[in-house]
Amino acid sequence: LKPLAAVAALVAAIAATALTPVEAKTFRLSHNTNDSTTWQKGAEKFNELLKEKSGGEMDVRIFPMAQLTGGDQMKQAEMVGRGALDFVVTSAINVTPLVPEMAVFSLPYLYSGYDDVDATTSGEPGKKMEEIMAEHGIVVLAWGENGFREVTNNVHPVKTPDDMKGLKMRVAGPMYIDVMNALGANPQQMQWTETFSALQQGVVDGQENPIGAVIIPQRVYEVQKYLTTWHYSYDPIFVGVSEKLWNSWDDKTKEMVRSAAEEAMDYQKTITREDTAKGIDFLKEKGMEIYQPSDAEIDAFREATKPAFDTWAKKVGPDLVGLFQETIDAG
Ligand code: X2X
Repeated sequence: LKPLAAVAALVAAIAATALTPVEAKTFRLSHNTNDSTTWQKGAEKFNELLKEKSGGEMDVRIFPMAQLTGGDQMKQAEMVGRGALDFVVTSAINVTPLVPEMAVFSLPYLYSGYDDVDATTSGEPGKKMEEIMAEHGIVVLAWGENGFREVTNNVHPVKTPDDMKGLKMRVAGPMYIDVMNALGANPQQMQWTETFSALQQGVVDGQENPIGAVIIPQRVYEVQKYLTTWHYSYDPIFVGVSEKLWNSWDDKTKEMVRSAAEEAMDYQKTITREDTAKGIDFLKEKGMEIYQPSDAEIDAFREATKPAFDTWAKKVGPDLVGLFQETIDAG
């Protein structure tokens, strides 16, 4: 009878565990675009995967439009770093006030295409940036994509650097102020959440953002006439988690959260590239006039933005810029 009793006890124990309700833990995730972008879709995918992998024990509540920081897109990273916010999905340029090295990704004309980008985010440069971010209390779980930032405006087609002269441009971060100044434009830093109405009301003439991740889902084509595919700056996004929260987890949980973020960002990157590839035709249908500069015309923009590259390469640090450039050249 003894073994039977043992089995019965075990069965009872298992039944009891099964009946104990698991305490689901909901974390807060902030991002600074609206709820139709691929940033949002990446965040939703992360939530789905986290729920699935944790057997319902963990999930995230997504707050778009930087709601948790009163619309301040630069503040999100700082809050995560302090442990005041659990997760963030944001782009590199938004982190530069806290971590100037993050500007390396977006140096004008650092990258010539997706292969260059992928070589850095999946290689040594990506790891190095993760180390630097960790020093600020942010654990980068995976890299996704905002994309190559293209310029739009309402005044005239931009074909040469001269065409940028005098245009009132909304920009997201400090490095882009210097780039716009190098081109003779008239830049001002503005929250993304305020940009649509600023364009609509003519407070600014133009802005620059990636096609698939932002321009299309946030309907920038409704308030902008001209777009030039100058690919002047690449902007990655990432899923970051507060180091405090991260350190409260065991290795198994860490592994699970990281794999959910990686799968979510792989998905996000794929749909962003698909939407970007289809984007030109879509934008033409919507009435935008698109100018696609030749390689020689791109060289003129590269040349004109060189002073801003040099200024920011110094701020970022020559070793870090060198690491990125070597990785790109090796590819
Ligand atoms: O503010 C922008 O331009 C955006 C949405 O691309 C970023 O968050 C950098």
